[in-house]
Amino acid sequence: MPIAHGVSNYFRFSSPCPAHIQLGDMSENPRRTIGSAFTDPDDIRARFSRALSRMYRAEVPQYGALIALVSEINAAVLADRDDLRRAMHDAGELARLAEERHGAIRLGTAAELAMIGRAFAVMGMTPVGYYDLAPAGVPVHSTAFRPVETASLQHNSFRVFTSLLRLELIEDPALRQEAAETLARRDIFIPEAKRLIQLAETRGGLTDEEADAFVAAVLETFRWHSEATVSASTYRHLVQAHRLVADVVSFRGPHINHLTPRTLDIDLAQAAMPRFGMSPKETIEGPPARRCPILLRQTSFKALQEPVAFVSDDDRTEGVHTARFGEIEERGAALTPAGRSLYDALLAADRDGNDRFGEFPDDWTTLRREALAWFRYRIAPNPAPSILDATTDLETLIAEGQVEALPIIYEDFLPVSAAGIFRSNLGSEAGDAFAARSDRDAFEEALGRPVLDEMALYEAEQTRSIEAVRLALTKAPGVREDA
Ligand code: OOG
Ligand code: NI
Repeated sequence: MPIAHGVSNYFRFSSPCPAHIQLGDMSENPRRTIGSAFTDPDDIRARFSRALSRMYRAEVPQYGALIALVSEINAAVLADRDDLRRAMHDAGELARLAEERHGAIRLGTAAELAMIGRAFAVMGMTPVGYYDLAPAGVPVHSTAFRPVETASLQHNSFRVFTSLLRLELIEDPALRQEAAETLARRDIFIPEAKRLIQLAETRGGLTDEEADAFVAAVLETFRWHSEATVSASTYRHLVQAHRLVADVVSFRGPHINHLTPRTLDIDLAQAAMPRFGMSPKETIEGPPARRCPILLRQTSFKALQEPVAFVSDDDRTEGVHTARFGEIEERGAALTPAGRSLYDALLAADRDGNDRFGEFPDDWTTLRREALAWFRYRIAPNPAPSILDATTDLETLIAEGQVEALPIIYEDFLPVSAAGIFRSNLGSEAGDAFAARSDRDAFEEALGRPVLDEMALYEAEQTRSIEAVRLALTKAPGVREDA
């Protein structure tokens, strides 16, 4: 396929867009302590995400086809763009291009959320953000467990969008009761997983061998079960309440419902899905294609109908369940609160049929000067000779070629997009908004800790980088003309 005309807007820059290139060569994680008896949590996470990917590809062959599609698109884009290939190589990103960026699970109880949070902590994953999906007609609230340090994200950025069912949103009290009792009977962790989580916490880490055992044990929680724990009639009632309720309540565990690799061109990948035997969701979620990518664009192939058996004391009925799919994502710059408000306003206009996304500035300089996106500043690799120093303002330093600003990649999720992904994979009925108020307190109480504020993380990253630039200029003021 001729790639040139379809090549993503990522690559239509006069100079290559830096948004997807992380700073420096991070192929070595600087946080790794040489000689430590314990395995780096970043390594445990990398092992876990690889094991999960292997398991999911074996369970859902169509997901393997999605991986094949993505590697074909990515290879074609890279073949077309030598500058991009080199930049990604230098940033240590090529080797990790094929690794999944996220997955998702849906949990049933507070205790399950607390324990999964402890398991993710062993892998260096922290809950970031609170997402309320009820206004979009999905009876869950969610967080993203993810690495937060830049070096950890670069080592392995795998995160898990983790939702907790809001049982109180089931209207029928008898069904609500039955769902609660069904959930109370299950334990989604095998004893070995709980033992190793406890061990990691009390001893402060896991040896290499224990880390492998931990990965294998926690993987069991994410496995598919083709036998439901409820009768066919209970399942029907749960589906009537909400398809998502049926998915959470009817099984022994919170099967991983999708994984998401990174594509270098989501528009091309979306268009290629049917050729690979996949039925894509109708639209790509998130902002439209732009010169300067922002936030997150994502799409998926629709969830598959899979055979399951509904089992009760005296009955076994064969049926089908729809839950599992494959997704792809393309990330751009993280937006400041002002940028995010503008995005949300334009998105709302879009839903009302007015395409106003053209109003969102589409060049990095404007995005920076208007403080719509977060940036990481650094001394330019080959600073121009200059008499500037630490007291000069940043814009002048940039204009003079002393300092560069690179957009910080958005590492989180978008509630409206997430709801779109949920919906197209639960069957296409829209689902009315739940009137319930969001309940972050209840979520954090279930989790046993507050979730981090993603904006604070991006802001801290930007501030740190500015301080580092100032410090560098204080120590070694710009190369002077007389030097
Ligand atoms: C999660 C859907 C949200 C995303 O990428 O926004 C999500 C789910 O279906 O459980 O994964
Ligand atoms: Ni997803």
